[in-house]
Amino acid sequence: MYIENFNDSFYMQRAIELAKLGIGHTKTNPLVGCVIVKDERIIGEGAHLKFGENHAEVNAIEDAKNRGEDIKGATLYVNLEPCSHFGKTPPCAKRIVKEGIQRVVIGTPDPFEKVSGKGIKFLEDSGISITEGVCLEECMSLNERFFTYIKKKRPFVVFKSGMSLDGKIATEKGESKWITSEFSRSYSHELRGKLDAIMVGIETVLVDDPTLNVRHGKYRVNPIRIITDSKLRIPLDAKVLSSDLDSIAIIATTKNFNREKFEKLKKMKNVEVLICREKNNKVDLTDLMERLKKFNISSILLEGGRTLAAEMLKNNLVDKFYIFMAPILLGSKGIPAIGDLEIKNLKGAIKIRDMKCEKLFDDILITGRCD
Ligand code: AOF
Ligand code: ZN
Repeated sequence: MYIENFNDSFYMQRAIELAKLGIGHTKTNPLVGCVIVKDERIIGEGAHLKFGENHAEVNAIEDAKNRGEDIKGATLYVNLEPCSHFGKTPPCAKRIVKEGIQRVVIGTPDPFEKVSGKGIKFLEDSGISITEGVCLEECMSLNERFFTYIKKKRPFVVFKSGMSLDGKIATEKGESKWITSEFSRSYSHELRGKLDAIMVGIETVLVDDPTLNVRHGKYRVNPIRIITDSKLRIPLDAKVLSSDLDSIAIIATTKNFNREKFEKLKKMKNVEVLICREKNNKVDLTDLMERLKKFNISSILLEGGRTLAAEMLKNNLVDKFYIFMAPILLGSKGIPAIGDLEIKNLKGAIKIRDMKCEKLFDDILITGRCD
């Protein structure tokens, strides 16, 4: 068992910081940072900055070389097991051995089947000393998106909602601006820039006409917009179809679509229409998740509305939630955040684990997992 060592944790924390430089750019790849240390001095740093480009270890090795440092005998810190396969880039484990690195400190194993334990075995077989599990919890949480994507073979789905203390997102007449505070809204907005895609149901588009772009926060990559719309009711001038955003809009529909609208949408720039299987007159969401694979989407922010949220939950397609709760009550006529889950008894309730609570000025943020 690994006993936490202060120096190891310190350098791993730095690797985690570097890994975050890739947020919004690594698509289906993990966030990975790497630090090379010799004689208690950092001699090289790197991160996996963009999908398809160098892995973190290679960037750190190159950095050390550019600084004129001698890597032989150094220790390498990386939050994810070094890869052992030829993918878009050559195997990092091989490069580590070639450079004469003596010790490798790893946060988490890589569940990707082409790597999964083989990177560590290759290093060990080459005589490199390995320490695993350093800052394990933080390294797991850094790549929760990647781990879910690999293990479940579908995107990591985060449900986000701002509601009153009694779970309502609007008054009876649909007035919803604003329930939560400005601070909560900009905090939740930041999530958009961190995830690959943002998903809403057609009702939300018809009622709110949202743009679904990133306007605040430090991550400024616009997510792919996904709209479930079984009959193609979407207006052609909906803001969500705006072509001046640098990402595409995907409309998930069924064979019951409006043919004329389909032809028009097909001609629009940055718009893709996916014809999915149908389930109870709606888009079969499990099928949609499957079809999204070709767009390299590893994470989705589910923003509304209540029917789509309920369908996603019923199909076990939600992994994590962020609930922003405001100190107001709207009563039983208010519109609930989540639609009918068809739960008949308590035993059938959806169970939440790892629930955490944080105060955001007057509001509270509750996070949890339902996988
Ligand atoms: C590492 N270091 O920085 C990253 C790793 O298609 P490729 O070649 O980019 O390989 C992608 C896979 O490599 C990805 O699924 C994950 O298993 C691993 N990512 N490994 O040693 C890195 N980004
Ligand atoms: Zn690699």
